[in-house]
Amino acid sequence: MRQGAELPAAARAILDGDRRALAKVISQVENRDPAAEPISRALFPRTGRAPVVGFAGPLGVGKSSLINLLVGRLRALDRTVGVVAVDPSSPFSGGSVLGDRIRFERSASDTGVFFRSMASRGEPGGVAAATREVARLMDAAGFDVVLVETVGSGQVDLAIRDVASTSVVVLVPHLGDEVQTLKAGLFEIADVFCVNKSDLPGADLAQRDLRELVSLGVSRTGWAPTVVTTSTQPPRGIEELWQAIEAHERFLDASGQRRAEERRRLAVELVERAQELVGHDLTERLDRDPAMQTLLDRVAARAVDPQTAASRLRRRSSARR
Ligand SMILES: Nc1nc2c(ncn2[C@@H]2O[C@H](COP(=O)(O)OP(=O)(O)OP(=O)(O)O)[C@@H](O)[C@H]2O)c(=O)[nH]1
Ligand SMILES: [Mg+2]
Repeated sequence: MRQGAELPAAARAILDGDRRALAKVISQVENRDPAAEPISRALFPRTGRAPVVGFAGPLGVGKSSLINLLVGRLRALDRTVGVVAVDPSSPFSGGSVLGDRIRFERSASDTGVFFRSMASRGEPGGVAAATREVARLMDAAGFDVVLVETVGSGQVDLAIRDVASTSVVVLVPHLGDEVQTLKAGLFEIADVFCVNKSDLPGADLAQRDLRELVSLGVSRTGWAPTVVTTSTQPPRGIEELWQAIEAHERFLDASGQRRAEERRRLAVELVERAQELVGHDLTERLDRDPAMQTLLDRVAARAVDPQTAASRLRRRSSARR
């Protein structure tokens, strides 16, 4: 039986490929409008199908340029693509920025591509949650592949692992600083390393350094991260980049890791969401409950330490349920 009849109108419109409906619900998600909740809920069973490929890496390494070329490549293969860019300076935000930096050659009438940029305001966790939700909406809308670009800040970069099925870490030649970043955690999340700007000197050396680093590490899932070299000016290595991404996607299926990783990501999401709910709840109780106000007074008077008070707050909160 087709479930269409019970779906909210906006959810049905998204499933039917209505791009305006998609754009509207994405905005609601971005603004944390509760109106998006029933739609996300209704669409959830229709998601989990499209590969979500995340692009992380320091500022200005060419993430947007690479995504732009990959979109072209995927369209040539007749694959439809949704793109989420979490970056205030992203060319995907359109307008003048786009003209200055990266030009899109595809016509605006191509309904096989959907670009959406999101402001990176708020906490990194919130950005990751919204990105995950938007990627899911694009998946439900039927896009074959979803590409996600993150801002070049450490924390959000790491969160991509909890959103994407394949994470690409983009770097540039002269890895001095970047190697430090790797040590700080990027190395853990990379399924594919992409050394971009290979038109600049030092790309071969950078690739060799990375290969050496990769060979030293033991990956969590049994996948040895691939190292590819690309340039967007002129385009070079884009096909290899896509093949590396696809190889990792195939590995996920062949090894059974896709399910395990999906489960891990959902566990992270569940805990994040529960933390948010519990946090709201506790804040409210602390505000309203006179006994809790007294407890807070005692903390302020240094009679009770915050850790002890926190466990009392939590106990009282769960006792009342
Ligand atoms: N020489 C050279 N320049 C490149 C290459 N790819 C991108 N650039 C330039 O690098 C700059 C940054 O490119 P973007 O694609 O905006 O990089 P980004 O990683 O998305 O940047 P942020 O989103 O701001 O972190 C632009 O001026 C690009 O033209 C490349 O392969 N070679
Ligand atoms: Mg960018």
